[in-house]
Amino acid sequence: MKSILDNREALKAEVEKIAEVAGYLWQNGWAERNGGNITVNVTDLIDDDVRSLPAISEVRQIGITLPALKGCYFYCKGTGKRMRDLARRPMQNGSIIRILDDCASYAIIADEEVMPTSELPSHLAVHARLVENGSPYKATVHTHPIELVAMSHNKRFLGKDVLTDILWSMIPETKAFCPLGLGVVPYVLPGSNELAEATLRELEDYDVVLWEKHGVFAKGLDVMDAFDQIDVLSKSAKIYVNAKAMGFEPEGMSQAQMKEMTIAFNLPR
Ligand code: 2HA
Ligand code: ZN
Repeated sequence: MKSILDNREALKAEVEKIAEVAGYLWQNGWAERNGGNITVNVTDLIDDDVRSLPAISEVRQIGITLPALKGCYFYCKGTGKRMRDLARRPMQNGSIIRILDDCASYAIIADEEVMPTSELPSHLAVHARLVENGSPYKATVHTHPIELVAMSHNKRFLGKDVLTDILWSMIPETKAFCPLGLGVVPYVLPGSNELAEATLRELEDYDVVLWEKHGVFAKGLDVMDAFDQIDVLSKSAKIYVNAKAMGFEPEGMSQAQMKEMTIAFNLPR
């Protein structure tokens, strides 16, 4: 079957990376059923031929107006689609959409009429903010990492940077590779505007935010970068959980050892 990815190496490589990450989400047990979402701004990889492609869907409303995204293109996971299926067939379980000139609607352009995720407005709102800020970040990922979600069930961990400090102290890499730490959004209804707004606010300060009793939302340079940051934080959470399962509270690196990391790796704090 013909695909928009044929003879478009850069776009193809990007979609293959999305499929690879979708496979990791599933393998990690973070993406039961249709859980999780991936949205990637692929505008830079779109050529004039693609720009002139006709829409293959009706015009659909986003639900919000996002002037920063005029004429942008996104790969979006399909609504109700499974990450494990997307891993094998990304263009049958997701699609490429074009944001139309009114900045309030979109149309699917390839490969099939796969309706984007129900969380499209919140993902696009984050992308619009990134574009407005001149950010090089192109990808957003939402998933359900087991240990991080488990930790979010304890109010003790939900104060500002409480979890960040615990996770950073489990293994030096976490502070080095997730130097902004983990933001927290108190529980609100999935898919709600409140969740989108709270997420936008936390993403001003963090690359990864934890949605209480639900999952994480990450932004990254590309989908692999967003995944890596979640993976690093999740690794720390696993170490914490393993120590607790062995019957003790893990000591954690000391404040002095963490400070030493900040200086040695030139970290923001
Ligand atoms: O899209 O995980 O929270 C499926 C979800 C929404
Ligand atoms: Zn979710």
